[in-house]
Amino acid sequence: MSKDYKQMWSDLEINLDAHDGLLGVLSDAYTNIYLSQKNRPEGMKYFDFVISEVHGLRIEEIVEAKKQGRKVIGTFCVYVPEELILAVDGVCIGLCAGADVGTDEAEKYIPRNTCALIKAFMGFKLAGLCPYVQTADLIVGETTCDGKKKAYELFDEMMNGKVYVMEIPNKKGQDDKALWLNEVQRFSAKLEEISGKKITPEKLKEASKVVNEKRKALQRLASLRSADPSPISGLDALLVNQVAFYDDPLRFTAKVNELCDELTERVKTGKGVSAKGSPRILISGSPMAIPNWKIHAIVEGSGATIVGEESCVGERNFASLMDENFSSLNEGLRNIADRYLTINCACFTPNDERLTDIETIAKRVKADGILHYAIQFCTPYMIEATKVKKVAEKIKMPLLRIETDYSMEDMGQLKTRIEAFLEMMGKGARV
Ligand code: BJ8
Repeated sequence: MSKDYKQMWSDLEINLDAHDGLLGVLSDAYTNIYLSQKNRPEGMKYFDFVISEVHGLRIEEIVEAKKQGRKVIGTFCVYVPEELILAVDGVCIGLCAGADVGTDEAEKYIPRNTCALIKAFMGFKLAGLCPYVQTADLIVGETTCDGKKKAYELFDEMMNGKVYVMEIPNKKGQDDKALWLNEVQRFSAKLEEISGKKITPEKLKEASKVVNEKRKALQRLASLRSADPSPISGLDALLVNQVAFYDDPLRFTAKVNELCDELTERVKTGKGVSAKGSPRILISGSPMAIPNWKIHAIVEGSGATIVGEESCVGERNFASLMDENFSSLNEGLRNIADRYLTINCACFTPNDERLTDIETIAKRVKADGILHYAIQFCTPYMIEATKVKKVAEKIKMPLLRIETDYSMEDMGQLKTRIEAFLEMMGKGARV
């Protein structure tokens, strides 16, 4: 880190000793997994820097924004409309935690057989290790899976009443759309209340443009990965998608576009991170919140390249844009509601659009195989994997189903299964 942030962390009531340990582990993991990669694009230096300052400079910026009266809104799901948060000049932070942290503490409140993502967001809070949570003025939960919606009740107590829950319908019929539009309106009123600022059509347009530009940059990155060889590793692309949730959106978009300019040149000259014809894998399933790099590290360490993520830390976050053509606030809110309902999360029933998405993405990125990833005990994705298998059979693509948590205990077993899967595909190895 560029300087000593101890005072800032202490003001945020971070457990300093445990936090030092966490940063040490994170830094070692990053060095081993990321910095050891060969042939990385120069443009990844910015993202390396962001990670090195993940609890430093960015938190300092957020603390500064708070001093200027801006509100910090933490979210756990890509269904929470970022446009509305920006329209009240708020700072939007994706809080989903991807590390095995505070698990013992969390298990005092929730059953052991709860998904790792829920355990982690509670664990980070209970262990006093997340400065993002500590800066939040409001934490927005949602009624997606059962585990999350019940955990938010407990989390609200830990956060002294700062948790606000949006109701996300489980279906996408006309009544559900009306319910969701009402929720979007209710959320915009809540944001106006806590920020003391009015959402005007102009403000909403400005915010929509910012978020759409971010999505377009991520779409550009995704499409460049269709090249053979891919100009960027799956690990690096995953990192960019993870950083999308907490970096300043304007700066982030500019940096992703810079990276994409470099990748475009690489594609023109046929420069990639692997040999042409190396196995190409599409990941599909539960989100991989930072610093969950486990599957990507194993797959790419075994000679394949990950060329796409049908995931909320991936395609589901940026695939559709919001229609910026509206002339009244009501129309703008309707466009937001419509745009967000295009996200095909397994919490919906039925969710056949996700199956179509998987088929489309697999073809677009020229995948040789699909790895379906479900966080252990994530029932919606674990069960929906059966339908994904049928899609894979239909398009004659090999599929490997993996269910795992954040621990490193099953690394050896996963490596063996993934290597066997790649071998079965009978493709060459990475340079
Ligand atoms: S839109 S995927 S970000 S809910 S992994 S907590 S589903 S048991 S995260 Fe998600 Fe929104 Fe859906 Fe996307 Fe539950 Fe599964 Fe855990 Fe999950």
